[in-house]
Amino acid sequence: MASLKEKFMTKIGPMRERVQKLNKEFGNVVVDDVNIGQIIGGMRDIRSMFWVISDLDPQEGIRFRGYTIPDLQAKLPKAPGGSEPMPEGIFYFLLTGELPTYDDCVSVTEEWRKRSALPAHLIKTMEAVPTDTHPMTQFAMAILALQRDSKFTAKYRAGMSKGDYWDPMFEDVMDLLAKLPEIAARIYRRAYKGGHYIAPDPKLDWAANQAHMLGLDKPEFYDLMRLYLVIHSDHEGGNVSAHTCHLVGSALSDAYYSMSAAMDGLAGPLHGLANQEVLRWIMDVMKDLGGVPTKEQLHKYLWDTLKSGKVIPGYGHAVLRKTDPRYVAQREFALKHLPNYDMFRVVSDIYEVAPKILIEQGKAKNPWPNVDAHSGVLLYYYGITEYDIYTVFFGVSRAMGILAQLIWSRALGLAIERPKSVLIEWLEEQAKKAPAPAK
Ligand code: CMX
Repeated sequence: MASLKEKFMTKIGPMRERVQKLNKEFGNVVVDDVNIGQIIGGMRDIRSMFWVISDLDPQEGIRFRGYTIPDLQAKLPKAPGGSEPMPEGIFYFLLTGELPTYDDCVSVTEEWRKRSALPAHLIKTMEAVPTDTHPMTQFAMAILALQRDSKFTAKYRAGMSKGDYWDPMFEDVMDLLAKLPEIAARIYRRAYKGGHYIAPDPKLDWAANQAHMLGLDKPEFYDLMRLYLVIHSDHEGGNVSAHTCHLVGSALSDAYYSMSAAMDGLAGPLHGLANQEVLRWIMDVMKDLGGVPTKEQLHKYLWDTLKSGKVIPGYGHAVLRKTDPRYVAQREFALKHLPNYDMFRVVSDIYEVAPKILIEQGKAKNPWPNVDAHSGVLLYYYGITEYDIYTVFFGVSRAMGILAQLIWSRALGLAIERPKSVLIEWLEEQAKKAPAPAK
């Protein structure tokens, strides 16, 4: 059986050829127009990034190398006794484009286990941070602290040809992914469990080990972790965390710099932090309204949230225009394992009430829930009630997608990113030249 690295190597040549041919022969083909609204409005929908591993359709949601989430739930290998796909499988699949066998997944688990030990300098750094520092700050700092050991940076400094960049990048990515679950668990146990750490169990797969090190050894929770870590792994390239990783990496910054920066973006409340905001907001709802609210009470509460100038967390999306399939996958998990849980009932009731209100308000282009509307309630049910940690798990998962792409970006020799910014005078000049808008 070929190792993941050997398998990946066989994919590089053909892909390089496709990209080079396109660039050389069709580099001048125009594929998109850009208007002033897009330039001012966050570059929305401009097709200007090349991403190998996933694609987001506004109506259908994410496809990982052509496969939907239900496809992957059916096709990716499961751990013994588990019913959700192993994250090792999605990483293998994103990187190579080939569905792995169970043995392929086990070899990734084993590879990550071998690389998982946290160096003493990292532990020292992590122990020096005040425990009330937000977990995402601690997460980004821990990743950055590992940069000292980057193989890519060491090789670059020693002198390396461009065609070989992908190799030490692959090594850094594997080293980093191997360590993320223990880093996340240490942040959690230090902040909320008195610093009583739980050692990894070498017999467990990557996601089950994440659950184990958090202190939650329950097969059902192992499965939730597997599902969670698979579905958050990638959402094409333009979202803040993915784009940040790609942008920083394009300067040939190594995987640690790129990933740490990406986590700073994921920590924003309009992006990954929305998962903790959802939980915080639901708890406020239940506290203010004395338990599970009626739909009428929810209706008023949602309007009050909007009228106070806040967003409804977990709703809306820059690209999606329907219910996020990642929300649906989590809802199905909840229906199977915790159908009568009060907080899940609230989440379900919000799903019935919020879209109508957002449509009535008429601002949000997408009134439907995104991934973050559901993830917190599942973690809370199994005992992770300290919601400030939630975005860290999102980060552990997101690492697989954006770092798989980072390896590809170096394998394909993608250029440093440098879009052209423009001044208001230039925009006004363009506006003057345009035909008068129809009345
Ligand atoms: N509640 C209230 N207003 C919302 C809204 C929501 N959930 N979603 C969008 N809007 C508002 C926007 O704030 C914007 O208002 P202004 O015109 O006053 O600026 C207007 O509707 C138009 O926004 P849009 O084009 O529909 O959405 P954007 O692409 O600008 O933003 C997003 C997308 C996700 C930031 C936005 O929907 C939002 O703030 N949602 C709540 C936060 C959230 O759940 N984020 C997580 C997204 C998933 C992820 O990345 O993890």
